[in-house]
Amino acid sequence: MKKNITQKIIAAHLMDGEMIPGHEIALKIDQTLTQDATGTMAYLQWEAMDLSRVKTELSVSYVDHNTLQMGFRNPDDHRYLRSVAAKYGIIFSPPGTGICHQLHLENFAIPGKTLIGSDSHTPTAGGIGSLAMGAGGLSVALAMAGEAYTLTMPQIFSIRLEGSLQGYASAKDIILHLLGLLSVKGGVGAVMEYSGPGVNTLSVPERATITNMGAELGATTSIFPSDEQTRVFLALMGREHDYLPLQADHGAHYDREIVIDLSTIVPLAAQPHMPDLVVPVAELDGLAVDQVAIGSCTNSSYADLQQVAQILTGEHIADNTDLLLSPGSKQVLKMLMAQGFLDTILDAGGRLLECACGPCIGMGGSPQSSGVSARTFNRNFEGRSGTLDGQVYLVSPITAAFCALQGKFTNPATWNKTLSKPSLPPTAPSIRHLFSFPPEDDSSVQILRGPNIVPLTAFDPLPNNLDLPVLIKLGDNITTDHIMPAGAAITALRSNIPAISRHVFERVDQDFVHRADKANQGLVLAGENYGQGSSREHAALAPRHLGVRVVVAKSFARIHKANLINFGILPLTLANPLDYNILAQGDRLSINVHDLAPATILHGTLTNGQSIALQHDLTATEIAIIKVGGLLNWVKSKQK
Ligand code: MIC
Ligand code: SF4
Repeated sequence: MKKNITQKIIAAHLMDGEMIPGHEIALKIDQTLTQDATGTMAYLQWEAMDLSRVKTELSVSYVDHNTLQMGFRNPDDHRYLRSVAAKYGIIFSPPGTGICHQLHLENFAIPGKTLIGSDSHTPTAGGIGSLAMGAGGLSVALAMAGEAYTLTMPQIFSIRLEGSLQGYASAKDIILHLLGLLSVKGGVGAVMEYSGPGVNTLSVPERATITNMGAELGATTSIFPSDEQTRVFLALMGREHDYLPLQADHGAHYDREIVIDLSTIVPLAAQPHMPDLVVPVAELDGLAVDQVAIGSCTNSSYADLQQVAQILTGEHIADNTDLLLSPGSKQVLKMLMAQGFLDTILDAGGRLLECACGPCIGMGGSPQSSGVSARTFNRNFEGRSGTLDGQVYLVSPITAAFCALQGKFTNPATWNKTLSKPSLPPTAPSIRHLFSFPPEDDSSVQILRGPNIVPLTAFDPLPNNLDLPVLIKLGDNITTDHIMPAGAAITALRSNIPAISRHVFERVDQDFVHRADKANQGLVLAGENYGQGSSREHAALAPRHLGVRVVVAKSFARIHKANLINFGILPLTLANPLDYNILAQGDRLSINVHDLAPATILHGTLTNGQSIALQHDLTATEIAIIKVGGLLNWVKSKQK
């Protein structure tokens, strides 16, 4: 049978199931990555399972999110992560080395391999032809233990690229264009596989920008072929031996085809507060920009930053604007230094931040009150920048640099600068010596903890008879940033579930935690695409800690739904979406889950006797996991 790239990699890693869209499959996972903000929880869960060394080909623990050290919490987490890595055979990347996805692309990602990471932008490695997916920390911990990763076999969309980018259009604009076309839920249940003659025109860092932000489409992952561009990139990284050509068979089947003519793409911007509110930059002409932030795992490569430097050469940014720069890795920073580009950016008035996530997750660099911030990042959810009324626009590095120069959005037709194409540097210095590789003999390694690292408490099984108040009624596209906000203060509590739980839904409803405390148990009601965005399992774990047992929604985002199951929360959908209008906050719904089985319909009964049909697409194993109180209980029960 003719296969596309996704099918080839899945077939080579299939441990169980059939490659039929919608069916459950289990995959062997070759590589894992974690980052600190989700990693501490992943490793606490790993420890709770009493396991020895990791069984993957390669596992890396990066520290890039919580790098502000205002007090003991974050440095204690870093020390814990370093010691866990040494103990269990994991490579450790210290704070300041770079952003996990950029570092993984440069140093470890391999075409044809499977990778799961406790971060939703793990698909960045799809730019090099790796099948890379975001997952909850517990799923990553299990993959490290050698367990297969189960997921629903996705549909595979062909995104056929024709022509080549023209003028000031860049890779970021391609993915923004796709977001405008498909929306933040347009990729749910699908893999975006890139093909066509336009593919050759894009270098690996440009491809990685596109696969990175495929996460915002809700896609399972995105992937490019592995070809001459891939070989050139790997050779530059000193890893030509990792090169493996990978193409779809001629005539391979796809579930849907979308054709993009690259020559028609223009500079685009996603407006506040969703990545799919996309308009041409020309339409924003004249809008003053208070802050420009360049970096994040989407756009912090050398190829990106050298274009910024080209625009800023011999210039100074506008007085009303602040320019922040976070290079994706120390390798990128060293290459910018070697080419004199760092000087250019600093001389133009730019501020150099650490090689880390930084402002992307509200870890410093917040805009001023109601400030307009043009960012090369991937998410502009309300409040994520750390300023609740901040107005974040997502743009390419080229657009960002022109915003900084002019202090406002301007029509690209007036951008009068000749730019060379984004290029790879002539040479790339290796930074491999900056990683800590685990010792062969781990017997003397002690795991080091701090007072903010609180071991997990076990959750009880799901009772058969549930009588639950609707604790909150939410609309469509609720993100995990709404459920469990980011920002420096709250993210520092990621290793402490009792403490972080006090912040659940606080940006949406200040009274939620108080209501949940009073009710003891409850239900969350939501619209379409509930839980989109981050993979943070705290968005399931913390509500569960507060007594949330069921989420009823019109539909769910993939990773969040898996996290709900992992922590014993029952995800149900409304058989009739109009029933959403009947339910209100404060209503009580009684549901009997005794006979819950694959494809059964449950009935929720309101106090006035009205019945609401609730459906699900859970497998028998997922139901068993939820019933025993979550995946950790389930794994432990199997170990006995
Ligand atoms: C994000 O971009 O939202 C994050 C922060 O990287 C998250 C992970 C987290 O919440 O720690 C993600 O994308 O998964
Ligand atoms: Fe870090 Fe932002 Fe990328 Fe998330 S999206 S991994 S916070 S840079």
